[in-house]
Amino acid sequence: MKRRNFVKKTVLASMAAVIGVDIVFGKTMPKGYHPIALQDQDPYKMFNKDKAMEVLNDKPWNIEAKAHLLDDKITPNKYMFVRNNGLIPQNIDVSSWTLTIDGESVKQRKIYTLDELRSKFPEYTYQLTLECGGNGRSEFDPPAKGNQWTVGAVSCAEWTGIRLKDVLEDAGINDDAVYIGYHAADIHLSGDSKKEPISRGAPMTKALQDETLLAYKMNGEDIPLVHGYPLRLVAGGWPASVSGKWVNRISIRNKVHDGTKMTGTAYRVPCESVAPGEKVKDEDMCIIESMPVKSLITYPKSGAMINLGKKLNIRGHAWAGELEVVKTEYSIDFGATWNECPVEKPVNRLAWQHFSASIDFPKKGYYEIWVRATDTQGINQPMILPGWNPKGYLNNACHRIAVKVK
Ligand SMILES: Nc1nc2c(c(=O)[nH]1)N[C@H]1C(S)=C(S)[C@@H](COP(=O)(O)O)O[C@H]1N2
Ligand SMILES: [Mo]
Repeated sequence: MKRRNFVKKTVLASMAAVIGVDIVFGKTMPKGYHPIALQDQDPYKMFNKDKAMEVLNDKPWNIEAKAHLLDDKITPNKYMFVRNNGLIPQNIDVSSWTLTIDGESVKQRKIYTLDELRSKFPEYTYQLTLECGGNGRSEFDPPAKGNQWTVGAVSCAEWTGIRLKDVLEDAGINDDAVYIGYHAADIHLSGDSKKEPISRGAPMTKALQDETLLAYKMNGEDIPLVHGYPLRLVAGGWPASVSGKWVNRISIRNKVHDGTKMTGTAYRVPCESVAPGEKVKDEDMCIIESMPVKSLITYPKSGAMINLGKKLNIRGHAWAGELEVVKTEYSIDFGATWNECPVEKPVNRLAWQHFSASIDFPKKGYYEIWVRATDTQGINQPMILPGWNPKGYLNNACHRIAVKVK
């Protein structure tokens, strides 16, 4: 009889580490066997993401969409990108979850349960655009370290919750308040409970906007765990890193919040433009606030083919941080000439807008369709890469797709 091959001790140990407990009869587990508990570690299953999403990193989980997956007007969970700086909190007990409002500039430190928040303050629903500050990083040269996002680290879901301003006003804000900073339940990659993976914030003006929510629902349902269940700060139009997931404390600060990833090169860009590759001193870096004007062609998928004489219908979304998009245009000649195409008004402030066009091609051959949006201040997207910066933030270059006419 052939001897059975068993799993190596070291492999067993690493499996046990992922599962979280000892595998009792591990010694008799056949080589090459994949325990059921590990199959559950499939990110697509764990987070209910579409198989076409791209996993960029697994520790922490970072997953991005592709342009054509973002075709919906309201982004469903399955196409929503995931950006984690640490480990997802486990075993969340909503009945004991609390939100603390504290800080140097709070009148009175206050603690609310989720039930209190939901019953005490009026509920609002908004569609809010969340784009990672590093979306588009993969195009920078010299390359910037970090997740190599292409175009898919952006979403616009429908968020339901209460206004942060209602809660802050209930606790009481002192006159010297400058900034808010969030604290959350996720775990630092080192496992050190004294360290926070991320703790960012925003100036009081942003914190007190009507659309800045403490959300408990996304697209009409409980927020999925990976997107911040049970309570999330949502500050549309700003780098999505301001929108703290799993929030359990918000501090009203009398100075610019100095939490993890507020300083150094994190979510900051040179205040004045610099040459590619140049070293920039900390004091010459500025915090990213409103995101720049941008657009995305979500239909058709790049590489589409069409017969000569047929019109190609394209569509997509455009957004402009705190501002609105007032114009969208497309080009089929690498930006030499532009044709205006209709763009809808946003359903509410900070929601992305939708454009469409019907395009004629003069003859058979290869084309690229480029789209650019213009905001209320008359600023439009650059055709190629905008200013280089050490961490590769704010790439709002025109999105481009390839089309062949047969
Ligand atoms: N607590 C917590 N909040 C967080 C993060 C995080 O790692 N921990 N990542 C931030 C960053 S950098 C981004 S881009 C968005 C991503 O949100 P999403 O994963 O729901 O798409 O969440 C932000 N909020
Ligand atoms: Mo981000």
